[in-house]
This record gives sequence, structure tokens and C-alpha cells, in this order.
Amino acid sequence: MNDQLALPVGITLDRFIMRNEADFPFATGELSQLLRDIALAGKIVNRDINRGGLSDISGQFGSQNIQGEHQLKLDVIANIRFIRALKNGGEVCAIISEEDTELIPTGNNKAKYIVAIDPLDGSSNIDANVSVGTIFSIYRRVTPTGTVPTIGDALQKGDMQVAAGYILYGSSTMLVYTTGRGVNGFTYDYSLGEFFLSHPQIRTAPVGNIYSCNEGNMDDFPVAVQQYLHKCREQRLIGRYIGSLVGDFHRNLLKGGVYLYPATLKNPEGKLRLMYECFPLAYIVEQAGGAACDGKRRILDIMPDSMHQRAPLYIGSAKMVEDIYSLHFTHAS
Ligand code: P6P
Repeated sequence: MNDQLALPVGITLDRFIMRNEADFPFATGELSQLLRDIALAGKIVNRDINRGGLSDISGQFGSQNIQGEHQLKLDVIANIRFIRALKNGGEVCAIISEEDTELIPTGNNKAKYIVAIDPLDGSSNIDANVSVGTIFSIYRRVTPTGTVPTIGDALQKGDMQVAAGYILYGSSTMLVYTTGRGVNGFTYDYSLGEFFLSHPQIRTAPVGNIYSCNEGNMDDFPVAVQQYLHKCREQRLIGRYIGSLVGDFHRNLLKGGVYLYPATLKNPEGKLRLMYECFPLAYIVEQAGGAACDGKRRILDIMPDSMHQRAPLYIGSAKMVEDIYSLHFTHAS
């Protein structure tokens, strides 16, 4: 149960962080400052995205990332903004980014946090003005402070996260995050340059009537998923899928529903990346009363082998995720 007191709607992110820092007896302020650094970079990326069509920063950058995906100019710009904010903020000793093949040491070897980030997920939608998002996950390093961080600092189980969140650049820009005491949402007021608490203590319904999935891949899906989707249709559930994970996840979090990205022929391990997409959203959804699995395991129980590892993802309302898991289990035995 969330023991975080629901603070009044309308307080700024900064005041919220300060009030809640007091709740952590051993808080030393570094995590608070790290959250502020991420929020600052989010404000800058928000401005870049809003200007995308007006300045020559939309379209392709002309390179590919480790995923073999064409990097868009805004992908690269967002990556630079977040890496710069995290380096300059001084609270992070290393970064995993979707846009960079290797672990990025920041030089702040005395810092105790590691950040895994997808700087701009769903960016292929930007030219069509569809919502996109930043997804981040924060861990404590496991090697001694003062030493150069290693890959072992980065490859930690999902359950080891100390915080996770996303920034949704949509009809409004929102920062939603958890530090393990519930999930809170903040809406950005551009005229004041501040995030304000707008969605205190978000809880997700145990069952929803929305399912989000690219049904074009239906014939590739495991039998269990095909069976589940047929059930959704029989029950006349609502199909909503915008092809942008943060937008689909956020809508389902607030309204109830489930997002499915199963393994496909093109992505036999699933498409979504464990460290900076599945883990952070799984932490958030569990803190809001929901669930996330890969069909066989709870997402947060998975121990990653590599930074850019992929996984199938079923995430959202607990009962709906449990139904998908049970069907996998039935068909596995
Ligand atoms: P598909 C965007 O590329 C992304 O990583 C998620 O944001 C989104 O949910 C998914 O891929 C869309 O993938 O194969 O349905 O286009």
C-alpha cells in the first residue's frame, strides 16, 4: 500500500520533491537533485519537440543506433540534452541510453546513481504530431563510489530500481514518476516553466476495457496471445494503439487497460528494451496497483544479460495481465 501522503494538487515538482525527501530518513538530496535534472532536460526537449516542424530538426539524422533504427534529428538532440543534464547535474556516474551502444561514464565517479534512459521513444511518430515520450530508470551503483563504474553497475534486476518515470510530450506535457511510494503525475505549465502536481497517487484499475496491440502481427503471436485477443474482441473491448509506448501506457494507466508487445517473427525476443522501457514502466505500473510480465516471468524479476536486451511486454491492469500470463502458462504445459 502506498504510504506516501497525497500532497495538494497544484504544488510544484520542486516543492513536492522537497516535502517527500523529508519522508526518506537517510535522504541526502542527491536523488532529489537527479529528479530535478531530468525534469529540466524534459522542459528543454519539450521546447525542441514543439518547434520541430518550424526548425530544421525533424526528419532523419542520417545515422542508425544499435537497434539498427534510423536516428531522427530529435532522437539525437534529446539524447544530447539528457546526457548533458545528467553529466552537468553531477548525481550520475554512468548512463545507459537507447541511442548509445556502450555504457556512458559521466566522469562523476563519486556519484552514486546510474540512469537508463530512452530519450525519445516513439519518435517516428513526431512528424505526424503523435505523442512521444522519454522513459527513465534510476539505480544505485553497486561498485564503490570513487571508482570508475562498470557494466555490473548497470545490469541490475528490475526490482533494484530506486526510481522510474516518464515524460509524455502530448496534448499536455506530463512527468510521471515513482520512488517506491506511489505514482504521481505533474503537468507542465509552459508559461511558468514549472511542473505542477496534477495527478496525485495514481492508481490503475484491476480490470479495464482497453487493449493496445499491433494486431497486424497477429499471425506471428504466440497462441496464448491470439486467444487473448479473440477474447478481447468477443467482449467488445476497445482497441486503442497509437504506436507510441508512453502514450498507450499512460492512457491505460489512467483509464485501465493492457498493452501487449509479444515476440514476433521480426522481433523474436520482443521489440521493447528491458532496461529503459520494460523495467521503468513495470516499476511504475506495480506501484499504481497494476502488473507487468513477459508471458513467463514478472518483468521486475528478470536479471538482464545485456544493456539493450529486448523482452516481450504485457503491462497494465493486473487482472488483464494475469489472464495473459495464465494463457501462456496453459499453452506452455
Ligand atoms: P510497432 C516505438 O518504436 C516503439 O518502441 C513503442 O513506442 C511502440 O509502442 C512500438 O515501438 C510500436 O511498434 O511494431 O507496432 O510499430
